[in-house]
Amino acid sequence: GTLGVAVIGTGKMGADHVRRLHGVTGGARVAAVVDIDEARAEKIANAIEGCTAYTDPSAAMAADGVDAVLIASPGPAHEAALLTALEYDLPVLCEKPLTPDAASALRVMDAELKLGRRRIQVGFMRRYDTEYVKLKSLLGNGYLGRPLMLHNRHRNAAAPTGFTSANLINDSVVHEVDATRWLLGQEITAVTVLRPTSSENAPEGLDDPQFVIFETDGGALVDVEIFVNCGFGYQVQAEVVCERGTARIGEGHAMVTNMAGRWGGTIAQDFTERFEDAYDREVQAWVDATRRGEVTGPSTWDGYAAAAVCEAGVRSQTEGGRVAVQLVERPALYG
Ligand code: ISE
Repeated sequence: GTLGVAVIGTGKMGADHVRRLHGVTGGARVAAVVDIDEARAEKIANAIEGCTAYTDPSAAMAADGVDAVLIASPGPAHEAALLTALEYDLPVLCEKPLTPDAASALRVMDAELKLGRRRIQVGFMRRYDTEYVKLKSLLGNGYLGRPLMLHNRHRNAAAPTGFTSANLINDSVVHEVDATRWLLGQEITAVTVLRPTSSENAPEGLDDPQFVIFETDGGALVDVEIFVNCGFGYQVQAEVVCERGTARIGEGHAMVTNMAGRWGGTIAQDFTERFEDAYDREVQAWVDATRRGEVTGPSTWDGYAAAAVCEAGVRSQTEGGRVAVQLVERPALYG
C-alpha cells in the first residue's frame, strides 16, 4: 500500500520534502510532521489530509499509519531520531549529515548492525543528479583512464544565519566528501583546510571562502572551493582530470541567451532549485525501495565515512595542517 511517512523537522529542507512527498512522489503520503515549533508543524499538517503534527519524534514514529521516517532536522538532532527509528525498526531517509562526528555515526552504525539489516539511506542526493550520474558512468567505462585529480566548486548565495566554520565542513563540504568517495570509488585518507583572506561579506565568526584538500587511498588529489556567501547564486561544479582526458559538470548552460551585444544565462539561487530533480529521484527511489522491502542508496557506512572525514576537516580548521582520517573496518553488512 501507500507508504505513510513521518517527516521530522519542517525547516527549509523538511518543508520541501513534505511538498515533494505530498505532491510529486508516487506511492507515499505524509502521515506525520514533527517540529519543536508546534505551530509550524500544525500549520503544515492542517494543509494535508490525514497528517498529524507532533513535537516529539518518537511519538510520531509510534503512531498508527507511520511506516517510514524522513529525518530533516539539524545534524546534531539526527542521532537520537535515528536510534529511535531503529528501535521501531522503521526504514529511514536521513538528510545529510548522518551525524556531525564519527563517534555518533558509529553509535548509529552499531545499532543498525545489531538489528542485522540495513534500515538507513543517507541523503547524499548528488548521487541522483543526472550530471553526476553521467560523470560516474564515464569514469566507470575507463575511456579517460585513471582519475588523478578532482576539482570542485561549491558556492551558495548566502549561508543561513549562525552558520559556523564547522557547519561549512559538516553541512556543505560533506557533499563533496561523499561525491569524491562515490565518483572515484576510493576512501579519503587525509584532509587539509586552507583559508584565503575572508570575504567582507562573510558574517562575523565565519571565514568564507575556504579551500579543502582531500588525499585518497587511490592516490588522487581532490580540492574543494567552498564559498557559502558568494552572493551571486548557487553553483556546484566538478571537473575530473584523468590520464587521457577531463570531464566537467555543473556549468548550468541549460539555456544560453543572446541579446543586445551580450550572451548569457541565469544562475540558480538555491539548492532546492538546482537539485530539484535529484531530490525528486532520490525520494522516489527511497519510497520505491522501501515498498519493495529493500534499502538502497548511500548507506550508514557512507554516512560514517563522511562524518570521519568531516571531523578531520574540522580539526584541520582549528589545529591547522593535514589531518589523517582513520576509519574502522567496513562491516560485511555494507558490502
Ligand atoms: C545545505 O545544507 C546543503 O545541503 C546544500 O547542498 C549546501 O550547498 C549548503 O551549503 C548546505 O548548507
